[in-house]
Amino acid sequence: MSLKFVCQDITKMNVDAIVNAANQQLQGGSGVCGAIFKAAGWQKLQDECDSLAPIKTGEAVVTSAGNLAASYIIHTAGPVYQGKSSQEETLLAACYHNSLRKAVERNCHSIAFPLISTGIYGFPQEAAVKIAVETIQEFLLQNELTVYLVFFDQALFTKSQETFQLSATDE
Ligand code: AR6
Repeated sequence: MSLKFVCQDITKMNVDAIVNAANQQLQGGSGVCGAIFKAAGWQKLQDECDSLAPIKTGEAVVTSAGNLAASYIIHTAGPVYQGKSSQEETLLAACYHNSLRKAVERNCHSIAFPLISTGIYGFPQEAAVKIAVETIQEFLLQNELTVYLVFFDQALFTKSQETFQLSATDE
């Protein structure tokens, strides 16, 4: 299994699939979603998304990746954090799990995730990282895939590296 932490702009990742922290309407927005739409080619991606929308929170759908190096963009709608944590934790885990399943269905060997729901949707960041790591590690027990968890905040990246201490073979 292979889970790696990196700190960079996700649109620059050279992987088979990039995950977008989307909304249920699959409308290009701001944050990481805006960066992905801009880099991929906004209108063509929006047209493809419109044909798949709406999705439920926790679901994942696949589009092409336009001008990105990736082959696919996997769009998943994270929960809006409102403090009802167990339900929201389950939905956030579903985002990771369903995106990973879509990647395997498309024969992807590598996938990069942003920290879903931790920006505009307000999920507490350290709790969200823990859910991401646990869900990805569980999936990797049964599946061969290189998974990158992409941080955008250097302090959170450093703290998470210390907290999770991925073993040498995972780095
Ligand atoms: N590369 C990697 N991570 C990034 C980048 C980037 N270029 N830009 C931001 N982040 P957010 P959400 C991090 O708000 O909370 C959109 O409008 C950012 O620091 O993008 O799931 C959608 O359309 C944060 O840690 O997503 C939805 O409407 C993380 O990405 C809504 O926002 C996620 O922040 C989704 O909100």
